[in-house]
Amino acid sequence: MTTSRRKFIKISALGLGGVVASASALNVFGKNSYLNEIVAQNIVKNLKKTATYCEVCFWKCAAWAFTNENNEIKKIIGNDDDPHCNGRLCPRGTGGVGMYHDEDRLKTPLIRTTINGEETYREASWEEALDLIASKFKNIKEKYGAESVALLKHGSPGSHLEHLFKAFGSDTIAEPAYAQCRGPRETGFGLTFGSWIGSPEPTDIRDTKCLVLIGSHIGENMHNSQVQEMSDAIDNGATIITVDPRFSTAASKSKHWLAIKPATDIALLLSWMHVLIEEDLYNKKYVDTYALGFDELKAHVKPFTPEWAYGITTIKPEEIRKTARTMAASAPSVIVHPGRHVTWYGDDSQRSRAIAILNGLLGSWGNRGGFYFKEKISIPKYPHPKYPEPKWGWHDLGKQYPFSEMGITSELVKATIPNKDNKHPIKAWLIAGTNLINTLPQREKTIEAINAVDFMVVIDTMPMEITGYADVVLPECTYLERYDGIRSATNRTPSIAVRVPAVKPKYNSKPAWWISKEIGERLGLGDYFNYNDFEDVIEWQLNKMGTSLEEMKKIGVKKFERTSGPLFLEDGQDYEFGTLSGKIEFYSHQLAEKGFDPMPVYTPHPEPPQGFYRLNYGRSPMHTFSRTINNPNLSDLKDENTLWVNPKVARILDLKKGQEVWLKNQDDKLSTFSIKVRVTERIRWDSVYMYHGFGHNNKKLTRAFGKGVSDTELISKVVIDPLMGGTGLRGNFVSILTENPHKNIEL
Ligand SMILES: Nc1nc2c(c(=O)[nH]1)N[C@H]1C(S)=C(S)[C@@H](COP(=O)(O)OP(=O)(O)OC[C@H]3O[C@@H](n4cnc5c(=O)[nH]c(N)nc54)[C@H](O)[C@@H]3O)O[C@H]1N2
Ligand SMILES: Nc1nc2c(c(=O)[nH]1)N[C@H]1C(S)=C(S)[C@@H](COP(=O)(O)OP(=O)(O)OC[C@H]3O[C@@H](n4cnc5c(=O)[nH]c(N)nc54)[C@H](O)[C@@H]3O)O[C@H]1N2
Ligand code: SF4
Ligand SMILES: [Mo]
Repeated sequence: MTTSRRKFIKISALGLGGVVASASALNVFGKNSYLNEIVAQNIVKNLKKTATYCEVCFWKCAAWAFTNENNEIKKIIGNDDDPHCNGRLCPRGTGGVGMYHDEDRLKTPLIRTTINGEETYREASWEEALDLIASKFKNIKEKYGAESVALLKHGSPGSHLEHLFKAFGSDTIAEPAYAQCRGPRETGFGLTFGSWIGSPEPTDIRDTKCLVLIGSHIGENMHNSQVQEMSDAIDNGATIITVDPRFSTAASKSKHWLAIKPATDIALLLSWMHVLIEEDLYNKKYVDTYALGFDELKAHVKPFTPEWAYGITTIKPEEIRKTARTMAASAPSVIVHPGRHVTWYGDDSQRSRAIAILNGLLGSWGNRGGFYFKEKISIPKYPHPKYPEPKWGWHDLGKQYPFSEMGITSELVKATIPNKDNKHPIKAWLIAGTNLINTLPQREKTIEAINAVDFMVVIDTMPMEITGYADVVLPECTYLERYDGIRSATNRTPSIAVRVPAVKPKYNSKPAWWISKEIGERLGLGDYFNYNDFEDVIEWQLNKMGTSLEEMKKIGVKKFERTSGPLFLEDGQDYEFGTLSGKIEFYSHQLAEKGFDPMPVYTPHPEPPQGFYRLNYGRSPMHTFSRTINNPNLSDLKDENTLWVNPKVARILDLKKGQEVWLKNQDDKLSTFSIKVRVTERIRWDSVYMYHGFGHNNKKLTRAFGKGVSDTELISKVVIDPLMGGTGLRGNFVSILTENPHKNIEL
């Protein structure tokens, strides 16, 4: 590893003050997540309402922010007309106002400096910080080309910075929401149906008769409208089948909980296909009309009997048969859900292919109660000069993964670590809205890359871990204090939503659109930012779409007619899928040509050695990743994670409920902090489970610091998906320590 020239700055910046106390809006209304409408209506009656959409997670529910006469935000409530939320925010969205109130927020630009031999930050003016960024970017561009400046991003700020980067001449862009999240499912479904799943998923859950969840825990993952639809579907008698080594909330609502042995899902999927085909239960008419490669598939799955799968998955053959028959009886109103965070074991695109093919056999794609044909409205592009053509970009960095379709964060990290054979070295990073330290696996590599860059800027709202490594930190104001791009997402019917500032930016924070424009102008790219205010851009776009900002401020959400045709296939309709053949590809020639398995196969994955347990992790219903742990409202609801341990394991290791333990993984990586034991039958004996996002180690996060354990710091091993470069994260094993391994070490 290179010597650490960029020391992580944990201490407070010099001269930072101005702590502001805030009332917690959640406490005003009680800790009720979906709020009591009557109370809400009465309290908000005399308040001003501003249209916005939530930024606490990517679902981006449209909402109203209510402010009183003193310009204090009192409440955020979902917009009734919004298909993402139907008027109801999830607990995180309701608590979103805590992001605005959080007194630990970044307050002013910071520049790294050394005082008395100690690295720290000093406060800077925007002028100075932006000048410094522009001059560094210019120098690096002259020396190495604009392409060597990389953008790592997530969420709304990303699109503003992406525009800046493209204008500057860099397409070296990536986000962890691809190679650490949903990338493999887009590849798997893309190869099979010729269509990405995208977000929100086009699942017709409300009309389904059978919903199959494979390691997707809707209910804990708060995909707002999906949670609502799932609840309706259950009321309407739909069968839920959950495949999860953990008894999740979804499992508790399921008729069938298949407590699968981790890492064996492909075996189950193949065996389900075997049953559907051997028992003649698949949707013959649909398959004959739309699919290609059925005969190959039939021959391929012939050996994969439920008895074969039982030996691998530990799921009893009769359970496999029964659940396959239930799916078939519900078809085509059945959804084998594609999941979302699918970077598990490195063969994830192939597992997603298996899920896609299973849906194909059932005929669910394009049928009511299955998957609908999504539609979204495209937002007119605000005029600007053509972007220059970069000489290289994310595409070249991910070249060895032929089915990657977005930048691969881990490849950007690799290209940043000095290596004489690297044809495309990265020299600077701009990071906006992603806490890479808690998000990317193999933290040592991330830090090695950070140490190697010549210059690093972080734009964030909070002093997250990643900010401690930056040369310049820029405070973005929260979503409640800014305009942002018009939200247009796929849905049954297209809709748009606007985000208008409910209050002025607190402290000395600024929106990302402004930051991008200011940097752009300093780089001589003013023509790309030909407006005074982002409001002008939105107004121009809305006018082109036949509405106006004035109208949108009143309604928040506008729905449009569908223009792409019906939601579902007509009976026997001629339909061309987006694949090369125009058919649903059970057998993929594209995969075969590139030397990959044309149909999914099961390969065993390593198992925990003696004394180790598989590290399983997932979503905390009250939090979004690491971003909300310090939020005063949400930390109030849940401030630390626990380690789920099976009673059998607790007995062997003599662990008691609430006992503090530390974790050590297969590569001797230790957890920084301790975690309390939760003894529960809800997790298999071969695994332990924790919520992702906790274990913050930046002391500036006063509520989150030291609370619980970070799963990320124990994920030192990844298995890369050879199709698209995703990093499989679930092959790490931990042992449980009852003694503090850090004794005498100050953290
Ligand atoms: N170990 C482990 N790693 C994972 C996962 C896991 O479950 N376990 N999940 C993976 C998945 S599915 C994903 S999608 C990724 C997500 O990874 P990230 O996108 O990195 O997720 P967050 O923790 O939400 O980080 C968001 C950052 O944005 C900041 N932020 C919040 N709002 C704003 C804003 O309005 N403006 C700006 N500028 N910044 C803002 C937050 O303070 C935080 O620093 O992580 C992946 N990595
Ligand atoms: N509240 C909340 N909701 C969120 C988020 C959040 O941070 N908080 N993040 C959002 C984002 S970006 C994403 S990508 C989604 C992710 O949501 P999901 O796609 O649902 O993904 P995870 O949270 O990773 O799912 C974890 C589940 O997979 C199970 N599992 C682990 N190993 C295996 C295995 O080998 N086989 C099977 N079948 N199951 C296994 C775990 O036990 C756990 O129940 O959630 C979104 N929604
Ligand atoms: S699901 Fe919850 S956190 Fe996500 S956008 Fe909607 S209200 Fe906000
Ligand atoms: Mo994700």
